[in-house]
Formats: sequence, structure tokens, C-alpha cells
Amino acid sequence: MRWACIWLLCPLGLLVLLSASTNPPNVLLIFADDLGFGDLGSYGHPTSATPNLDKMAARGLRFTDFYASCPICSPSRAALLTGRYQTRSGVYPGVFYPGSRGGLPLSELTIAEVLKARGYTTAMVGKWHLGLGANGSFLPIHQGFDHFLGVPYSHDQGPCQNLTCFPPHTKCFGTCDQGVVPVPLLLNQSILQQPLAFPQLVPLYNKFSRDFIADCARQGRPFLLYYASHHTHYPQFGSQEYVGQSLRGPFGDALMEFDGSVGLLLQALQENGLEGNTLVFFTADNGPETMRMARGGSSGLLKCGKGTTYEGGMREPAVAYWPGRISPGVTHEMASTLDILPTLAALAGAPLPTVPLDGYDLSPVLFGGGKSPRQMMFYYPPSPSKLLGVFAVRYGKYKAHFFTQGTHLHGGGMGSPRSLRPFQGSGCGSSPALGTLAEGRWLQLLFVFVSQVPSSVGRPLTRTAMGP
Ligand SMILES: *[C@@H]1O[C@H](CO)[C@@H](O)[C@H](O)[C@H]1NC(C)=O
Ligand SMILES: *[C@@H]1O[C@H](CO)[C@@H](O)[C@H](O)[C@H]1NC(C)=O
Ligand SMILES: *[C@@H]1O[C@H](CO)[C@@H](O)[C@H](O)[C@H]1NC(C)=O
Ligand SMILES: [Ca+2]
Repeated sequence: MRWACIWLLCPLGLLVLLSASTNPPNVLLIFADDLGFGDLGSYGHPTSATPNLDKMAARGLRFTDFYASCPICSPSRAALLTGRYQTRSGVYPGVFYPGSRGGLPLSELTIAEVLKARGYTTAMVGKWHLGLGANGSFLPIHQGFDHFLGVPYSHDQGPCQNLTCFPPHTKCFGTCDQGVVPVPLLLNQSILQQPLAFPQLVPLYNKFSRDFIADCARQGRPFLLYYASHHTHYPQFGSQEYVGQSLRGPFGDALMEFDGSVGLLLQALQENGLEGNTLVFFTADNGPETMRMARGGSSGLLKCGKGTTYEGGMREPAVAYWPGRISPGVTHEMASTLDILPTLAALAGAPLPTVPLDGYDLSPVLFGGGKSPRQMMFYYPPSPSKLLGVFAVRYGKYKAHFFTQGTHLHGGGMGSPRSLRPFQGSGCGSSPALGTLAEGRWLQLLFVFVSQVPSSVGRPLTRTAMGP
């Protein structure tokens, strides 16, 4: 009997022990929209009120060199969820519109699908912007999310001139997109509201999120909650609690509402005893829309913003927070939204998708103050093309710009030649004419960089997803 125990049962017991000690952590992924590198108090903004994010930054690991994969929404979100540059999934040029036929291809494996395979319950709240499709075929519930409460695209992609953005009666600023249906709020695949009631939106999201967290805690199941806020994208809006509360006008009020939500989410983790077993990661999809002036964000000391491949377009605030596991500090290691999927897969013990990935497991940076496996970042413009290739490359401390134009963000159709117009009103100064930098020394540098990159990285341009 004793031998039977030693040779048969004990290893079994050890396995059980091991799997208990490697209990996969919950994941709360908080994503802001059009938020600049310089917008948070913890990143140096003098008048922003972001106490919850600042507390998270002080108690977690704050990144100074964290990148989104693209300076606009849809491609950036595709890369976050798949760990692959948007040029692989085909989510470009530009962003999805309410009438777009395509979406993030269903063949792509998302973070939600990767974690679901390890028994996670998954939910998404907020801005999707990875396609709607006929009969909702590209919505989150077809990409691994069990639950979805949110908007299928941007909240400015429908007429907003008659809508209230701030209670009691402040209309939204501007008109938003015309000639399309009012923006809907969806629950799974059903329309809950159309048009959206902006002042009630975030309280609804927060209640949904808190209920989801409590349910998962009760069932003892690991969860992924992807909380993709609409803040601080134009037009800014907010609930009663935040009207006129900030020193930055409507932008600051919207940012405060976002910060308040972060506080409520962290509180929900605490109330359910989950703080010690939950990785909270916060970042944003792209830089500030500086052409909106006071109604756009700030990239701080970085150059330019949304739509450009300057640092302000893609370098984002980012914080990893996990009390007891991640030591408080600041890291200057390079990292990207592309790295989130491989990092989460490693933490959960989930197999990686068997397709080429562009991300790395950041565990050495998160848990040991070590070096980042990432040495390189490619900067694709909103509408990459085979002809132009990447617009810039960062390698270690250096960055080479091959093209410095951004995109004309408003009024240009997807993929129209207009999308290669110089970026207007961005506070970037005048841009050199397209192509003038891709000469001589720069071209040499390009070859040096590209020859050091594994041949699979950043190459294929396989536009498949977007439709008119
Ligand atoms: C959408 O659903 C309707 C009703 O169920 C069906 O008739 C139609 O074929 C579907 N369209 C697509 C493209 O799946
Ligand atoms: C959404 O779909 C999930 C199944 O994927 C289901 O459990 C949940 O109840 C649905 N929510 C609603 C409100 O229908
Ligand atoms: C906005 O309200 C005006 C006046 O009530 C109306 O004429 C117009 O059609 C409305 N526009 C939209 C987009 O709802
Ligand atoms: Ca955005």
C-alpha cells in the first residue's frame, strides 16, 4: 500500500498541489481611448484629477516606454487582443465604420479565446470597434467573450447634435458622424438603447462590471474583464457626479469619470477578496487627438498625437498593478500592447496561438525588475501600404523615422488617397514631404533594422478585413 502511495498517488497529489499553487489569476484589462502620455497626474499633468489611476501607478509598476501598435483605434485594438500587428490580421486601413462589412477575422485568436481555453469566464464592457458584421457576426461574443455590454464602434460614429452629453442639458459638442444610424448600446447581440444615453452609460458599465466580478468570485472561477472605456475620446460626456468637477473642462470631467470607474473596479476586487490574485493592467489605444485643442488630450513632452507615428501618437501611459506580486516602481523597459496576450497566456498557463505573434511574455519585467524581451517597435501608420512599409522603427534607445506624415482623421473615407494627407492642426509643425526622409542614410538604417528582425515580423500586408 505504501509503495502504491509513493509511486501512484503521491505524484497525483503533487500535481493537485501544483495546480492549486498556480491557480490562474484573474485579469482586469482597462483600456482608455485617445488618452495621451501626458494626461494623468502620475504622468505629470498639472491639473488632471486622476487620484485612482495615480494610486494604482504609485502602488504598481508604471511604464515610461509602453506602446500601442497603431495611432488609431481599430488596428490598435486588434493588436491588443491578438498579440499581432494589425498588418497580420488585416485590420487597416483606417478604422471600422457602422457600415463596414468586415471585422477582426474570426480566425484570429483573441486574449479572451486564449484564456477561455483555461477555464476563464470572460466579459467585455465598452468600446469594441473591431467590426459589427451582418447580424452581429463580428461582435465580442464571437471572439471569446461570454458577455458583452457596450458599443460596437466609436461613440462619435452617429449623429450626436441632439444628444445630451452632460446632464442636465448640455448637448454634445459638435455633430459627430452624419448619415448613419444613431449609436446603439448592445447587450450581447441585442440593442438595449439607441441612441445612447451618455450620462447613464458609465454607471451602467460599472454596475455590470461589479456584478460580473462578484459573480465570478462567488463561483470561484478565474475571469477576464476587458473594460474598454470611451473616455477620453471626443465628444466628451459624463454623469451627474462629474459635471464641472475638474479643472480641465469637459475633457477633464470625462477623464475624472474614467478615473472614478477605475476606483470602483479596484474596490470591487477588494470587496470580493480578489486583489491578491488579480492582475490589473491599464493603458490606452492611441495618443491624444490634439486637433481638438482643449477637447483633446495631451501627449506631455512627446511630439504630436493620434494619427501620427511620432511618439505622441503611440506611446501611452501604462500601469501593471498586482499588490503582493508586482513591486511598486517605474520601468523604462520597452513594452507594448502586443505583449499582453503572451504575458497573460504565460500567467494562466494557456497555450499560445499557433500563428506568428509579435508580442513577448513580460513576466521578467513585471515580477523581477528584469529586462524586457522587447528591443524593437514598429510604427505603422493608420493606412499602411506595401509601397511605404513601416513609417518608423525604434530599436533600443534609437528611433528612425522614414515617413513623418500622419493621417487626416476626419472626413476621409477609409483607404481613400485622402488618408495620406498631411496631418492637419495637430500642433506638429510642418511635415516634410512624403518620401524625403526615405533616402540615403535613412534607407541604409532601414535595412540594418529590418535585417535584424525575425523574417516573420511586421512584413505581411494582407488586407482582408475592411469593407466599404
Ligand atoms: C441574418 O439573419 C437573418 C434572420 O435570421 C437571415 O435571414 C439572414 O440570412 C442572416 N444574414 C446573414 C448574412 O447571415
Ligand atoms: C450573453 O451570453 C451569455 C452566453 O454566452 C449568457 O450566459 C448571458 O446570459 C447572455 N446575456 C444576456 C443578457 O443575454
Ligand atoms: C435634431 O433636432 C432637430 C430639431 O428638433 C431636428 O430637426 C433634427 O432632425 C434632429 N437631428 C437628428 C440627427 O436627430
Ligand atoms: Ca482611440
